[in-house]
Amino acid sequence: MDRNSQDGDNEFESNTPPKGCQHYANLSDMPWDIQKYYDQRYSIFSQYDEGIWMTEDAWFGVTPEPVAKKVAEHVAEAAPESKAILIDCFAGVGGNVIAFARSGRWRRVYAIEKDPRALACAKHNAEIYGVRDQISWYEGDCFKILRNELADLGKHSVVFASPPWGGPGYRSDTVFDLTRMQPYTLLDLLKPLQKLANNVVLYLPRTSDMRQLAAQSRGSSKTMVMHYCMEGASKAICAYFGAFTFR
Ligand code: MGP
Repeated sequence: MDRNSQDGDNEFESNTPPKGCQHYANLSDMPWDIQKYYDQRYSIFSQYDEGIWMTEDAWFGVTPEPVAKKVAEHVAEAAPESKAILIDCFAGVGGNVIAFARSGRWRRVYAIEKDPRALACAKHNAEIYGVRDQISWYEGDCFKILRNELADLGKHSVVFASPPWGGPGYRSDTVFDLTRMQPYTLLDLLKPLQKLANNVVLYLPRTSDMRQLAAQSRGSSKTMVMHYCMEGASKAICAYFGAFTFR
């Protein structure tokens, strides 16, 4: 069931992660197949040692903090001033939504996440970064929640989506086919999100097929695509659909 859980949650009363959420204090505690990410823990969350919680999937899907911060700065600067709300459709363990809230640009930030374990991590992590109360939390399918609960906010909102890309295997394709992205293709995402809001930002593989993105530009409007890099290498791109003005 979809659930707005901004009030009354009690998981912050305990620092013990619930089932499916972990804070690994040692490499040897981690499952072997995700151990390679342990070295990246401080670039994922600089406050990792404060007790950041992760799900196992989050280790390869979360947006690293410097990238999330830069994306948040760009969205804040480039969105029309009239947009006062930011909706993050796939909040995961909170990498992006924490950065959006920390930017101070938005009257309210909304976070939607289907996986209750990831949502518990996101709330806990937002607490560590001091922004938990600036975010309204929704558990459930983002498309249903956008349609049934947040539709009225659309005209005031920028909608951000960092969807699953089908796992780390995305790297095996030289050019990533966005029509085959799983579980949501480019159009599965764009159509409902653009129905809700004119300003939509998608966080996608760095190898995404640019022709497929270009084909989605409306009329004469341009779609800005930005690479986000760390240590000289692209981590991912953001595609900005709608009226964004980059200085
Ligand atoms: P990566 O390619 O797995 O890592 O992810 P890296 O360190 O660039 O790989 P390597 O070639 O150096 O070994 C790069 C970035 O993509 C990560 O930091 C995440 O932000 C993002 N990312 C990766 N995956 C698999 C996903 C995903 O499924 N969804 C989303 N939204 N982001 C992802």
